[in-house]
Amino acid sequence: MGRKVVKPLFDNPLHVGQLNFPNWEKAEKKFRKIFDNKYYTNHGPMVRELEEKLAEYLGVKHVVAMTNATIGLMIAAKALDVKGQIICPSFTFLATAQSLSWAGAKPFFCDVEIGSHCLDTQKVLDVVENNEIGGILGVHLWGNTCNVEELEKIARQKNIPLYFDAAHAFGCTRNGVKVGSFGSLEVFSFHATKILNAGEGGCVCTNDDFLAKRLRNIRSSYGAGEIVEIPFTGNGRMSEIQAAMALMSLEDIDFNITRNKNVHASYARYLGDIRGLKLLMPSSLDDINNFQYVVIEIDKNDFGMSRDSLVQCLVENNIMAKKYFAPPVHLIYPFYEDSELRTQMNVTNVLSEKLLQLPSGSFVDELCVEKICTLIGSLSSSGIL
Ligand code: T4K
Repeated sequence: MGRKVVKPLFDNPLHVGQLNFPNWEKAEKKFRKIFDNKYYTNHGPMVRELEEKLAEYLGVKHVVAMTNATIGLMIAAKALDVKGQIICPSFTFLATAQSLSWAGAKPFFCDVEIGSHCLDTQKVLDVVENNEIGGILGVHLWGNTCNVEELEKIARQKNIPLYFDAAHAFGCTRNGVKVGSFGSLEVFSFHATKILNAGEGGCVCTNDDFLAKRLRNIRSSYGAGEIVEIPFTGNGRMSEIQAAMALMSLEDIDFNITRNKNVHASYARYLGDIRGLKLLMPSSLDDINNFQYVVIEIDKNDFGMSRDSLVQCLVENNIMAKKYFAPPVHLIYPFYEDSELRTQMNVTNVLSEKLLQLPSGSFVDELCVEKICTLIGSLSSSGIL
């Protein structure tokens, strides 16, 4: 049963995603520089400046800018030459697993932990002990980090590559160390919905000199830097326009993380007492989280409404809540056909039925949060299941 909304709560849609825009005067100057440089793409001056600045910010030796994180993950898998069955979570964006298929490998889906929503290392250990495994691809979800130390131990023991999809974790830390230098390499997304925004964009980071050369050769069809042997080339080049956006966004990063943190705190305050609803908090309070996503968990019985009905009511009010990640990747074609290539997915299945994301980013202020939460509170005991 749906409810009829006469006038939505918000006149314009409020989205999940950062959608940060730089200051216009600054942008005009930056883009004029592209005209002055007369250079559009292929490892141009702005991409080189971005790579240097990112390396310094992240504390990693090599940053290879990419056209987006999906391409970055595909090129990363080829640069690492991963083969066979690769452990990855199913509770992630489809691109994580499909990058493996593109590279000719197969995802072996492993369940995630209840607290962080990242790979469950006990289950990873069980999988590597009982299966032929060629590597591990972890995902730092919602700015929480994987249990890097345990995963590194497992990867070392089995002599297999370990790398990370860090699309959600730009600016985040683990035990005080910035995400970017864990495992063999890490891949960031600079999509418009992310905290660092190039419109579309991403990068691969590594401390390994040879791997960096392979990444550059695949990314640019050999066109950038020393030539090394690679299985085939691709085009993951970042344009100067993307780099200009990313450079401006990097200047705003501290401001945007602080704004997100305050918005998250407002959500915590206004959602506080609603029964059957839990706001996901960072799994480590000692580390930096970018609060890129506002994630809540709905218990249908206690809240009095299912997650899906709540999303519908919110969307009718121009609150464009999302259901990341439903269905989980192991239940999407063609992966559901390979039922032996997965662990029990108890946590993943529950999360994909209970979680939703609320609007965040540059268009959401305290007043929006108050209105959204008041609406959610009024729906909580409405009896619509
Ligand atoms: N790994 C993980 C764990 C990921 O989450 C992602 C992507 C990747 C890898 C791959 O990264 P990229 O290849 O994208 O760099 C979004 C994003 O497109 C995607 O980047 C993100 N994760 C995923 C979780 O969500 P959609 O299709 O749900 O949302 P999208 O892009 O349509 O944006 C949401 C809404 O925001 C739109 O309906 C309208 C609004 N919007 C969006 C843009 C881009 C605007 O108003 N203006 C805009 O410019 O995928």
